[in-house]
Amino acid sequence: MGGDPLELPEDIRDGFEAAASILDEYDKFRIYTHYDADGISSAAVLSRALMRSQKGFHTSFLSSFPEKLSSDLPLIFTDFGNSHLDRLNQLDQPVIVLDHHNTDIGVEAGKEKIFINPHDFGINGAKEVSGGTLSFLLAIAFDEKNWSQSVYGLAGAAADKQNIGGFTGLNNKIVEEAVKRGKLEVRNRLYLDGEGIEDSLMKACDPYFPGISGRKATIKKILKEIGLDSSTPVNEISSDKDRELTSILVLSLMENNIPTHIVESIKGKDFIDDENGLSVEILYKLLNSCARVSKPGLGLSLCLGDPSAKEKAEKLRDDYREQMIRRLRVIEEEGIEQMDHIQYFYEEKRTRKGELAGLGMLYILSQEKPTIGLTKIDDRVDISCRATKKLVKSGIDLGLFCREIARKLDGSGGGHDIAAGATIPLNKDKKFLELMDEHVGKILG
Ligand SMILES: [Mn+2]
Repeated sequence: MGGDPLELPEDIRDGFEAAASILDEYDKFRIYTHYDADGISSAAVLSRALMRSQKGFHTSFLSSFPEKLSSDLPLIFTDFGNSHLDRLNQLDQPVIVLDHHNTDIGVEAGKEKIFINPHDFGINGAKEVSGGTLSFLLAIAFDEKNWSQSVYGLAGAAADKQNIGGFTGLNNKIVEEAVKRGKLEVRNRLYLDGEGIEDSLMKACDPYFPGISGRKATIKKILKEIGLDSSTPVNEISSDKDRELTSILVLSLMENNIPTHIVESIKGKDFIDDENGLSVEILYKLLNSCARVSKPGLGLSLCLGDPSAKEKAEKLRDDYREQMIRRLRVIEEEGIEQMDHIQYFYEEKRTRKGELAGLGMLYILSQEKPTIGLTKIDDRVDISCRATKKLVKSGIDLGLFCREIARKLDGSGGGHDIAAGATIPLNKDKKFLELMDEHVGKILG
């Protein structure tokens, strides 16, 4: 395999070689993968690799470990499985597990059992390699021709937020080698996409530009001033005009006191597959759109080259962006409720409030207070909390606060320091907000 340029630790390379010989030896496989975008990306890479070699496979997308496993085919688990190695080790058939989640396993793999967890080899699975890129490493160990699948693997890594500030570690080595082999082309671009620049700005919700996103008249005016035709594709904007447009967009964020590292993240490298024009940025957002509405199969079909699947995924992405833009504009124009140390809003749709709180926190709202989104559902209130890196640095730990407060209110909660959530009984939402305000206040003073 192209192992050397990737500088893989020898023992993990042995693992991929052993897994590749299982792919060689058998003709049909059962793939179980996580139902999120990285899981789709993992399945895409392996499906494409197996199809090229005329091998059969059957794929299932799962949110939790299956109750019943296929009884005879070799099993491949991607982007999950690490918590169940004991059970998998006892099966008769070959099992390959490619999972980057850090689970302390300590299971010695038995005959024809290959468990590849990057953390076991000193590789940071949270930042440097994902289910998609692990699957890609297996694909190239199986057949070097699979270097052409790199865009699919890297889309998974990007979906797992491993491209924030640029790919690092193993992901980055894959990028560099794929570029060297002529499989990917690097382009520096604004992270916008749509039919043309006007459409892209109309739908720009991540990044979101205060005062600009979703406002047709303003966008037309800006484009006219710069002398840009509204239908110009984003990647065909000349570098002069790109610079002018970028500075206007940057200004809209600076005026809202958005921190520099966020402002800088509106533009960056994208990696384009020369064969089909798909890019890592565009592909991972399409896969996220499919996963968001529980249609991972659609994402897989799109990766397998089905043009109608691509159109459907684009439609899902655009519908979602329109919804988000509508809500973000309201948040921007009307503001949200303020307490001394937190800010909050109520949202009707449960699945959107976390993302709204996240995008609001990033691009619109006061950076000095954590943002809380609440949704009432039946007999409970679902809550999402988002902070900034700076708030976390000053000692805010939303995961801990959510756990403690929810427990006090007969609910449950937890998560990360910067993003967390809770579910509490109905009518305890005001109390939750008071306690959260108090917790945050104790830290920020
Ligand atoms: Mn993953």
